[in-house]
Amino acid sequence: MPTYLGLDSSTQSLTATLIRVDGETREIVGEHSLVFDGSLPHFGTYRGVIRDDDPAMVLAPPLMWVEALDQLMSDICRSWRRELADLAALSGSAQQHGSVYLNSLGLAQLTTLDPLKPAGDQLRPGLSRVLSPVWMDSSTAEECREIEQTVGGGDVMARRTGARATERFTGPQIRAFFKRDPRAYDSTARIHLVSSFLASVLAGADAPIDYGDGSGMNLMDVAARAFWPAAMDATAPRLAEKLLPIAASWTSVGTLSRYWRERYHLPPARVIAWSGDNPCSLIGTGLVAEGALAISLGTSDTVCGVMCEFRSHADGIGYVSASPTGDYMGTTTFMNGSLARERIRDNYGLDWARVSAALASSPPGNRGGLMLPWFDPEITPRVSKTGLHRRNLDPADQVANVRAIVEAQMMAMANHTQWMSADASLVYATGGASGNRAVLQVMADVFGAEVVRPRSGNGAALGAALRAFHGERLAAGHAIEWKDVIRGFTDTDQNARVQPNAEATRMYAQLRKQYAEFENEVLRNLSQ
Ligand code: XUL
Repeated sequence: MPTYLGLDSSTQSLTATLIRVDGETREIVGEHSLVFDGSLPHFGTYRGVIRDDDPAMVLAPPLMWVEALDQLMSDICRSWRRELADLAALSGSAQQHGSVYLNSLGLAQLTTLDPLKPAGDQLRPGLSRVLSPVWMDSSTAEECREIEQTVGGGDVMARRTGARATERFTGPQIRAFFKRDPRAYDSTARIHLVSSFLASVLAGADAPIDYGDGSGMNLMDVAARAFWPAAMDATAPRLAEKLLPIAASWTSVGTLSRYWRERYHLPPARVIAWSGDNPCSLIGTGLVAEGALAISLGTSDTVCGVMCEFRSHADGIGYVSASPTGDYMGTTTFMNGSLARERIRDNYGLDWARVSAALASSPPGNRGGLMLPWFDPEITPRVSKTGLHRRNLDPADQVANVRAIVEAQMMAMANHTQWMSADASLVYATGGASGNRAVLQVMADVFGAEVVRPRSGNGAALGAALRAFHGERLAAGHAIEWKDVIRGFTDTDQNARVQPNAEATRMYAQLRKQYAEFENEVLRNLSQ
């Protein structure tokens, strides 16, 4: 019975989800994860990244992602040997915006990896940049201004590429690389996203960027689903030569290369183009039509929704992508997600059980106590001066501070995503903290929406596996609708449905206004 593999290369870990599909049989065979810091300590990352003295610079070693792929393949080939013998196709999901820079040697090596030596060792001399900027990097404000000016302003940029020039997006990051290290830029033969780089490593080919992840570059004309020449020219010289044309998300980029087949005795399974983690999560949560939101509580907290028509965010903080389903999708990202929740938990010496108890024992609305948890430079709203701000909140009161961070995150998400779907009555919650019912209750009350949790823990890896299935069917000449792709996989966990409390929702409607005022006041002070 054919199996399909989905891989999710996120900020902190690599996860595999294997599914089996045959007629009405649809099941998840298993999930397996590897955490970068613990499994590959020689890269010296902390939570998957390397930070510079400048808090705006956040990088990661691309070879770590390659070594992780090798290690994970070795693990899953031992645990799922029989099922992987029937592997028909695989695809992947990767943290968005990050870029990988290959010289001409690296481009050649991708196609000739020797199965007897680790891929990471072979690719090392093929990189023209040892550390890749990732989505947490916010060091490119100057480049954003320059690019916007050249293309005719932020509104023009947002209408074409789905977002104003944004610090973490790949175009401004490429421009910063070109300005900071022009020789290394010159020696770059190919620029990949994390997604297209890992697809290339698997297929032993130069795989294209798909239009789901390509939308996060400030380089793609979202409606035309192709690179926009004006943005390319404004970003860096000879950029078009260093990028492959954008491809549809279901493009088949080849089959597993000799490296993977011989090293791990895998069949010549089809490799479908990888995409970004948010586009993949949308599919993995089953959100393939407009009217609901998906909230992922991960390293970043991210709110996504399907859009049938292109609608851009007035302030350009949230952005619009071409969705891998063929529609559009909106994404709004909050930097201070799980790391901020962990900071508060650790500051008060708590564990997750005591965090839940604190939420359960405190009243919705927190007696007016508010918090702005900007430990890292925040993406939504844009904040470069980090800091924790409190109003009506005693720093010594641990229960109130626990409630304050969860309410702050939910109110910020609800307030800043009105442009995507003002009246969503259903929210799909995924990611680590979605396992906490008390957190989901605050989410339901603040959004005034029913919150459900998909049965599979990792929406991005499942989404990638489902995209592998969809891409393989199309390549075999069998058109298949998205609702038939996700059927049987994205059912929600009936024990984890959380209903909003109408009284709490009315209270939060008022508190959200106070929260927005507090946020504006602090932003004004910070800009003085
Ligand atoms: C999306 C974003 C993050 C990363 C995290 O715009 O920056 O959600 O994709 O992996």
